[in-house]
Amino acid sequence: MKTQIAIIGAGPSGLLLGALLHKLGIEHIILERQTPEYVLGRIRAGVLEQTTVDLLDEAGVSQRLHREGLPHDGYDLCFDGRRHRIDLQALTGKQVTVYGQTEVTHDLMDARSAAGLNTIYSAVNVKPHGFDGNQPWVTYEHNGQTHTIQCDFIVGCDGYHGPSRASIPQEILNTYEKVYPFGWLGILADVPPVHHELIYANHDRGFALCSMRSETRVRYYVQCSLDDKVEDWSDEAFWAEFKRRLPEDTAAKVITGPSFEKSIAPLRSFVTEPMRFGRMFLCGDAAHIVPPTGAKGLNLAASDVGILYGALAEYYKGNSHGIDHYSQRALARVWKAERFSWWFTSLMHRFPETGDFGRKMQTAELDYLVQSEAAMKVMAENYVGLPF
Ligand code: RFL
Ligand code: PHB
Repeated sequence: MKTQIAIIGAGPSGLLLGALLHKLGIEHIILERQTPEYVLGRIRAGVLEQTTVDLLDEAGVSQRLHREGLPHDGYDLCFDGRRHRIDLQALTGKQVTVYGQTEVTHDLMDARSAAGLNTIYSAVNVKPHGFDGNQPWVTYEHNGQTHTIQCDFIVGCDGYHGPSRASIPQEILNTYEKVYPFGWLGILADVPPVHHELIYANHDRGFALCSMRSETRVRYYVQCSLDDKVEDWSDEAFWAEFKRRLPEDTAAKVITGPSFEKSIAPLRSFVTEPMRFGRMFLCGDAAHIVPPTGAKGLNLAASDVGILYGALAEYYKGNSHGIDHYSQRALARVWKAERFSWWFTSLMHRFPETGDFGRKMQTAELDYLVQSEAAMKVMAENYVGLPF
């Protein structure tokens, strides 16, 4: 088989890149290890920056998003039993859209099927080769047979554990990592949200987040220990802990109900440099991970794709400036989002090792933040997403 771009991974970055390349008339194939049902079953991000929505518009897959997505003009920060609104609209003139990663993926998959585009699901042993030369290729097994795809470029959209980054010789990779000493326990439940905007809560017992997927479905989180097992958290235990971490009047308004999804995610900051190796590019979680505080993971994946697809469009018109600068441009944005996610995580979570002094520093910073227009503006600018 032959194509222009071989994409490894059908998560949001691979599917979005495919949709945008299709608009440009650039041929591509996507190889995915899992089934479509498995990909859709992963519950992840929930907040889209305007630049992500713009890319979904450009890809022609945003009709449902505009119908069902919830535009949010702000969010609340809670600490010391108090709640303060960060008014994104007033501070930046921008908003964010609450629309789940599952829905984005669903819309991209539907558009792909409708356009008859080639996605090979349940592909086994996918491997990129020859990307240090001029004619790279990808091998994979499907239904017991080995196949080869020859291509101009390979794009690794295969997440943190995928084969793309793993096939790059270790000596040319620079990686930077921070692992946090806690996780997030998240639930989905079909009950109305406690508030029409998100609430990020800093509490002595640990962080809590009130998010949502719609006006009738909540996504709530509590900071938990890395030793916790999801089976040991009953719904009752979750609701009790969640409410304890909110101010009393907010907790009193929480409507509880049975959860239908419950999972624990570890928190990590991670960056690989560079994001291009010869004729292979890395996009999204294959190159970087952020802790979820601030909802940057999916949005960073989208901005990588936005930069790369523009560069590939230029390349096929005879100009390789864009692909030569892809890594540098993408990393400039990645590091700023890494910084914001690390800062917001550090500000909101309980770090047992920093003790009472650490708690006092967090409260002082939050107190300063909500009284300073300049500080709130810095936070809001980063939350709505930096330009690229
Ligand atoms: P993905 O979504 O991980 O997709 C990678 C795809 O590659 C496939 N793959 C392979 N395909 C072929 N051969 C192989 N050998 C392969 N190995 C892997 C995988 O099956 C998969 O389909 O990466 P992508 O597309 O870069 O998208 C990134 C986002 O998914 C990610 O940044 C966010 O979901 C991160 N994230 C969150 N981001 C937010 O903005 N807000 C959140 O609330 C949020 N919650 C989360 C998250 C990530 C989580 N992970 C990674 C465990 C919660 C969790 C639990
Ligand atoms: C979510 O809805 O899953 C979500 C929202 C905001 C975050 C992280 C996760 O900062």
